[in-house]
Amino acid sequence: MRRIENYINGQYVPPLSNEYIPSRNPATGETYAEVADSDRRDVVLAVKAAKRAFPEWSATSPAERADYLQKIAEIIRARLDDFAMAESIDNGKTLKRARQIEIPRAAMNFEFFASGIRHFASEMHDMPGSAINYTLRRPIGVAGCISPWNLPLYLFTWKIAPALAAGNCVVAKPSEVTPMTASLLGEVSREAGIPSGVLNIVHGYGNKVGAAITGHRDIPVISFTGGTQTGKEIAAKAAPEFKKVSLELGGKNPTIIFADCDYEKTLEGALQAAFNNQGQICLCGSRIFIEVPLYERFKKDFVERAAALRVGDPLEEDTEQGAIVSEAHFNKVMSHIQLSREEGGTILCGGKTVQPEGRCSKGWFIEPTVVEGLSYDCRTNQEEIFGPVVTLTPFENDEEALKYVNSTQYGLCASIWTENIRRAHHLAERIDAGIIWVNCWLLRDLRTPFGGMKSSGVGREGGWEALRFYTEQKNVCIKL
Ligand code: TXE
Repeated sequence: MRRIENYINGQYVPPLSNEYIPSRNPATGETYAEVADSDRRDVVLAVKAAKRAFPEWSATSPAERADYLQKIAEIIRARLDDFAMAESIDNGKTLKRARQIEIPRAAMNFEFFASGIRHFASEMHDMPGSAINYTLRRPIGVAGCISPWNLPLYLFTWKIAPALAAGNCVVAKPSEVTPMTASLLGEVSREAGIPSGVLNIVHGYGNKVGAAITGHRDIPVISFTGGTQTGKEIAAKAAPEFKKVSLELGGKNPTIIFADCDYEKTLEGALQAAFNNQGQICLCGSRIFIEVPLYERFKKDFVERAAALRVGDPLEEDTEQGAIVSEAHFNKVMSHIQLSREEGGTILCGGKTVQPEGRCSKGWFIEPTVVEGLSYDCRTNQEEIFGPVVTLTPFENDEEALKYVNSTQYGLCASIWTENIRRAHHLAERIDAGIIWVNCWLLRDLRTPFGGMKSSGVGREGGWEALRFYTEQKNVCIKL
């Protein structure tokens, strides 16, 4: 059985507990590896290594660090097939998605911040005739990066790349549910020549390893993506220590469809937003609001397309929906489907588990599920399900749409589908969300601020925002 060990100070080492957690392939239900069940003691070792490496790493030039990051990106690209296969086995996502989107994006994260740090500059504020101010931006120290299971390497590297680029050392923890590609990143980092201790990867449960990272005195900056409840716990722990935190949390995102939309593009866009990665993306559009004149037509076509999505073996080229990440999450999604029935919803398609024939017969699969007939403020329409389950709700006018859209505790993203650009601008202004897409969904420019408002998080990732987050600033004022 393959063992996934910690990567500390440039070496793969077993956890001090010598305990392991089984890693299961959600598409087959089989245990295919075991991952280090680390605890506070392993985090302490990782932080020590990171602190030792910090003076030298933080003194390297941006150009040197950019070269290292570029090398990491090249190695990931060269090993694309290994990484994609590992991600699919670990997570249940389709191999196609891992190969075409997620692993290339992980490489791109390093390329992007390699380029970013070469161009990063600080500000100068001129007081004519009196003084000049300039701002120094320096790496902070040891950064803690904690990531979830839905886009494992993609989100892990989205945190690590800017932290390293800015000159910090890192202690990172991937989700215990999907540790495989994070573990491979240790090999890549070694091959790229990253000095020992600069990047450390500690595996294990959130309440042990994650909590030890957030509670460690020598980790002053924490970047987290995951559930809102976990984000609350991290924020509460970090606040009294005055740590810098960036929290990317859950969403319950609306897809708002007007009768004047470009119909075919909207149908396809709403489908992608609903079911991409089995609905397990924080940006998925799980509440679909449709203007009344278009409601029946959209409902019929959308349900037809959702029901036609091919669910099954993630390794097969024509599979569109892979497995749900774990048994626990599968049970959570199924209980939400049951709740939607109890709340009076009508299941228009899906609602059941899928048992593919052959090697995936014991995997965790759920049919793409579309529900209608629920009020906008019921639990199904307010709580994050994070699975292939969406609701359809008609609306009469812009004001009603806005009331529904802004009714949840979340504020991550929204997508608006209309050919009336004035209306789109007007709504974009009034929707409480950090990211608004008009006539598209998940179209990303890595320079733009990424993150949510309300219970969807604090802070923004991406572009200069990320490099600013991972640096401490100091203003120097010189009297002329
Ligand atoms: O996330 P957790 P889970 C949502 C989704 C899902 C729910 C819970 O609704 O059903 O969150 O998922 C680590 N201190 N999202 O339980 O627990 C944990 O080990 C420090 C939304 O998987 O938040 C993992 O590495 N760390 C989402 C990471 O936090 C802790 C993505 C995320 O796990 C910790 C995933 C603690 N006390 C789930 N407890 C998104 N918004 O992208 C756990 N962790």
